Amino acid sequence: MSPIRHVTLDPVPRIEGHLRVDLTIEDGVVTAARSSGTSFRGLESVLAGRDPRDAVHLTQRICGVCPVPHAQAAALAVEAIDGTEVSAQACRLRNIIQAANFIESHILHFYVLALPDYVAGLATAGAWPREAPIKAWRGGETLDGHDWRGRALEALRAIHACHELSTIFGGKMPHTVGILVGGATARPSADDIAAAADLVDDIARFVEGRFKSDLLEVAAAFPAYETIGASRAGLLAFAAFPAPSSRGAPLFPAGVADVEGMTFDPAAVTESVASSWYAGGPPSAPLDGTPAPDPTRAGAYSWAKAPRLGGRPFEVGALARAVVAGRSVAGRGVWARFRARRDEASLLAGALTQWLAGLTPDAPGIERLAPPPEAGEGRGLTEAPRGALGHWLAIEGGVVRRYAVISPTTWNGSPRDEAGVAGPMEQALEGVAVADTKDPIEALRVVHSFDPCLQCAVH
Ligand code: NFE
Repeated sequence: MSPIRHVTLDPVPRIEGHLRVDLTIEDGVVTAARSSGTSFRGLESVLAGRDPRDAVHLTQRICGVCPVPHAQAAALAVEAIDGTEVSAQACRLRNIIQAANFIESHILHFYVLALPDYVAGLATAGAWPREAPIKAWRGGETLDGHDWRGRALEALRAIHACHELSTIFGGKMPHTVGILVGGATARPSADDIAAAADLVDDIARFVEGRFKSDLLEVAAAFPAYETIGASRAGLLAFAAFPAPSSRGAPLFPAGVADVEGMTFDPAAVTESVASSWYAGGPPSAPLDGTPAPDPTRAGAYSWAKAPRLGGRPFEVGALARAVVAGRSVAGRGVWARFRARRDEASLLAGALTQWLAGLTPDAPGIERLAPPPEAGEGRGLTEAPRGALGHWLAIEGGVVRRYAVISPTTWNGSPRDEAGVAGPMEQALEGVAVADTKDPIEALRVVHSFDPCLQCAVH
């Protein structure tokens, strides 16, 4: 009989929100994993009865790390009902605020959330060590002789520059006031645009220099993670960063990949509650589900639901976006996810320069505030740093009747569905070799490669 161990990570450190991961380990290899969102939020029910235009602000309170995509998804969902198209100026302003949020989140993920898995000493409580490190976690893999603390502080300056860029056009961060239904709030001056361009130069320099070389160095020291951590799920991306001209294509296209014979149909999105603490029956469309919490549901183990497209789980995120867009991507393991984030930050820095150059100084991001639609159903699909984000709403009598959010970590951190099919992160953990069950760092590295945010997942 092979020794079977049950190992629980609860709470998983250095993520947003509360995640528990249960691992079954047989002969030193993970044979099953369960991903659990351990808190209930209920933001969707808070929206009921409100002015639909407030969703832009209320849904941003789901998360302080990716608030901008929630604002964008909420605005798109309301605008979809009466076909509102925002001006080219508003489109560029929104794209700039959203892109700054993406780059900031990708830098934060690598240096603050994930790097301590690979560089000893960075994770110590209190001040980071003066001479950071030293020696990687275990196994003779070393990252000697570099001032990793200094590098991480440089990253914090780049993160600050991203926030500053957002605030020029969005007033504040987190939780932008720069996006509203029908447009954007800023009327940027020539000085604003010039200041933003300087910040983009600083950010691009960091992304092309330090960020790129640090990631290469860490990945080269841990080559096994090129293959460790691949999931069997297909890849899904929604369209994001629309072209300022309605005839242009979005910077990030929608689509599915790694699944044969399937095309992207947003109407095929369903949510299952088979393993979630909610009352409800079979999988249903986002606006048809019953969100009533049921913490006694038999067999349930997560406050996150299980989203499916055409009945299948999908991995979302920068890796999915890159593959769906046809960019060259090596592998599907841990480092493929990291490289896709870094490469995407580079791509977005280039796009930022173009969107800034296209802004008209002193032109408003909105001409007129329109009343909300009286009735209808709308869908707002975009991308957040961690992947595909959708908001669905139904309006009756000028107020929200029903609101549904499916966020990236709901896809990636999904529990099992009624067929027992595991979510992408659960799949990625299967087969991971764990050398010491008291210190399952290998599993933590795989979990961190998804950059989970459970605040978003359970919203
Ligand atoms: Ni709370 Fe988020 C992103 C969204 S993840 S960080 O990126 O939406 O589910």
